[in-house]
Amino acid sequence: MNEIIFDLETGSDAGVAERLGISRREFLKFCAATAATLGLPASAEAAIAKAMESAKRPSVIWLHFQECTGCTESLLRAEHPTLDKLILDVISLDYHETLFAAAGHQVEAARKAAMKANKGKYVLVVEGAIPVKDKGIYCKIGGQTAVDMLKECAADAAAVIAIGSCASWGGMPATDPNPTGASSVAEVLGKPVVTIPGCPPNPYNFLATVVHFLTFGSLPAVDALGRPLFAYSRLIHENCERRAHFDAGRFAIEFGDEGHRKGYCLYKLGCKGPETYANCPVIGFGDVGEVSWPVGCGHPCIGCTEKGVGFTKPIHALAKVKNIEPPASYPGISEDQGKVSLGGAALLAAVAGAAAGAAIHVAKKLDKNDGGTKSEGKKPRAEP
Ligand code: FSX
Ligand code: SF4
Ligand code: F3S
Repeated sequence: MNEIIFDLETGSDAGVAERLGISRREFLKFCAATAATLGLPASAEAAIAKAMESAKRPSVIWLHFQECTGCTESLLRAEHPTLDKLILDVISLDYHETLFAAAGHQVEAARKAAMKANKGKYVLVVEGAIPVKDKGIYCKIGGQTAVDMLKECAADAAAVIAIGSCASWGGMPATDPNPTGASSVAEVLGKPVVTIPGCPPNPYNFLATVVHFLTFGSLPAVDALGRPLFAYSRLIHENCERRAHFDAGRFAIEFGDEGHRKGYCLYKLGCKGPETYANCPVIGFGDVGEVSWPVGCGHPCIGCTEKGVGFTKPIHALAKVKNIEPPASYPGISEDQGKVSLGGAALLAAVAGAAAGAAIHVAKKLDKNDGGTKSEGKKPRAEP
């Protein structure tokens, strides 16, 4: 990565913060937290700030197919920044059926105009599975099948992101017996795409992916299933706050029993954390606190991010324990002492035991950029 010189104190992004309706301090915290979430070095904080102040926002075409719109709903609840601010300042959302006030021919014309004006440069985001059975007749928009619309929009896109489990691998619409032939974006296009699975996916994983594209002109490193490594390289089981109970053999056996009320491990209620890769325990949902994720709220993980687990295995069937990695909260072999910068929060998170993706939590709690530290921590796996 080339070094990008940008003065965080006096940089010209003040206007961006103003337009976002947040303080300059909050804007820089967002940039730092995003850099940390992506597991990037401190210098990336400045690069992100600079990219976000750029006048040219990438055109985004957002398609909806077979789904519940939970992906969009989840994004609407992101707070750093909120989606309306994101739309206005970070991307140019040129087509989105749920959020557009207009309808019918007007929006279809807007989509085609945006695709023509930004040929080869726009980002295509796809939400929902694509039914391929019976020539795709089970999902049509403006008289066009989802299959045809996806192929048309993907042809000239600079990048394709499948958001949610439906678009990533079929998700709920593809549940057996899959009467409509619901398929993933990659299956229909016949080539791999970046996937952000989850039902719904965590909005920060999507935001961080988009900001990465905005800043570096490329999408982040992914695993064999197209999932960004910064978010999907570790099992939920490795970061779960109930993990000590699992290791000690303390389990909830029934909902509402003593073990359940005491916060014991949910493995025997069918928790799929031991075979599901995602950063849910460390990143949380809805910006309402650290236990705001399924297991934190007392429900077993159903493996919604994981093909072959979510919507495939019975919810209360026992999970296959994929590995016997110690929990990420166990200390590393050697750790350096020192102050921590916001940009270095990814390293701190790793040392503190959280996996890649945990850093955003750490960064949210830090409000001062005061020097750095070098530490050894667990790195994301190349792929699960
Ligand atoms: Fe719903 Fe999205 Fe689930 Fe699917 O999220 S939350 S059914 S992954 O495509 O709208
Ligand atoms: Fe947490 Fe589920 Fe693992 Fe238990 S089985 S420690 S509840 S992820
Ligand atoms: Fe889904 Fe499990 Fe996370 S159900 S939201 S992968 S905790």
